[in-house]
Amino acid sequence: MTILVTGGAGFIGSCFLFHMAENHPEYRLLCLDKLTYAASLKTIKELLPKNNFRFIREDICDRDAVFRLFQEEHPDIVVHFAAESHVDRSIEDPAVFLKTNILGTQTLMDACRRFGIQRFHQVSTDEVYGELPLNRPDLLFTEKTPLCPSSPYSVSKASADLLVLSYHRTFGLPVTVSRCSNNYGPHQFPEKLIPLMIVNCLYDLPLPVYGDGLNVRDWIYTEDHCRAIDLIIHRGRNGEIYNIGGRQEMCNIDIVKLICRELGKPKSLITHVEDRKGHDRRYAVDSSKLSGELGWQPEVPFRDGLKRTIDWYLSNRDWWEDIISGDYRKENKALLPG
Ligand code: NAD
Ligand code: TDX
Repeated sequence: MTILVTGGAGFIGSCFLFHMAENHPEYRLLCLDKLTYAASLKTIKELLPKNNFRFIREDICDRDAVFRLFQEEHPDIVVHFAAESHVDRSIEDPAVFLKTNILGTQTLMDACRRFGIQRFHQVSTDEVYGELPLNRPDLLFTEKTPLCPSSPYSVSKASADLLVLSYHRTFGLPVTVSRCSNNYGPHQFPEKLIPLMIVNCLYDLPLPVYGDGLNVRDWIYTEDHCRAIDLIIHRGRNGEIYNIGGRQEMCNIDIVKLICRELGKPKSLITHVEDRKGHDRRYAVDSSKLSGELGWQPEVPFRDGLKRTIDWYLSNRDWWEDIISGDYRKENKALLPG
């Protein structure tokens, strides 16, 4: 079995590669990644020398490169993580989000049609459903919730999801889509809430909380997400969407306070700043379809996962200090195979 993982040098894709290498050591793993600003090749350094692993630095929008790879490797399954993933950047400059997240997905699916595939799996987000009100804790996103994305990022993901489903219906491409809540864990780029707050705490810098800080996200430890994808690509039903959620709702300000407490830093570092434009109030995911059909449950409670994450950032300063200094770009070049 050959699995092509796009975006495998990023936060969740790298966790998935390690998960697959450990749980399916007989599989051949291919990682196709452009190495954008969001990728550090150091994250997957241990996989690079393995015989059944290949890293390919290419852009998923490059049709010739993608088709060449399919011709050489004939992957059985594609697990598609590669994307521009940061909401704030999509508000600053939407164009690359639409290109990578929509057209890049199309390029991959066209290659799947041309060369054949057992399964194309689209890794998507709960953000495609839009927001839930804070005063209705009974409401959760189900797979039937209408799409109502708010940001250019979530619009690009919703568009890609619809395109994937259209290739299933129109061309019979075997696909699945998963929509997951907010991930946290090791190797997350320090622009996202949790790693940014950890790093700023360690430098005694202000902790910028958008607006009133009462926005709620449903948090999931990365490894729990990756176990769910492993189940879906093997046993999920063709053409289906599966929600994946941690069932651990937290508001931003409480998370930032927890991080301060764990690191022994004063809450006076917390600084309320201008709110994100179009900021979604609350996300919460109903994963009962996935639990019922495939027996998946999240295993890492938020407090444990947050502690593990903080410990990881404390013991791996070189990983994020190289990102902050910009040295990781040089290291990416040095680590590139060939
Ligand atoms: P990330 O930004 O950490 O990693 C993205 C990876 O994709 C990087 O390695 C980058 O180099 C690569 N990439 C970007 N553009 C590319 C291109 N044109 N060609 C090839 N590679 C390219 O993102 P992440 O947080 O790991 O998210 C991975 C996927 O999971 C995304 O599709 C995202 O929408 C989805 N998702 C993320 C979360 C979350 O909380 N982070 C939650 C639900 C879904
Ligand atoms: O400095 C900050 N201050 C702040 O208050 C940052 C970076 C974020 N926030 C808030 C905004 C959100 O309410 O924290 C919350 C989480 O923000 P992000 O970490 O940027 O995540 P979010 O916007 O929720 O999107 C994430 O989860 C869904 C991922 O980045 C997406 O890729 C994924 O699809």
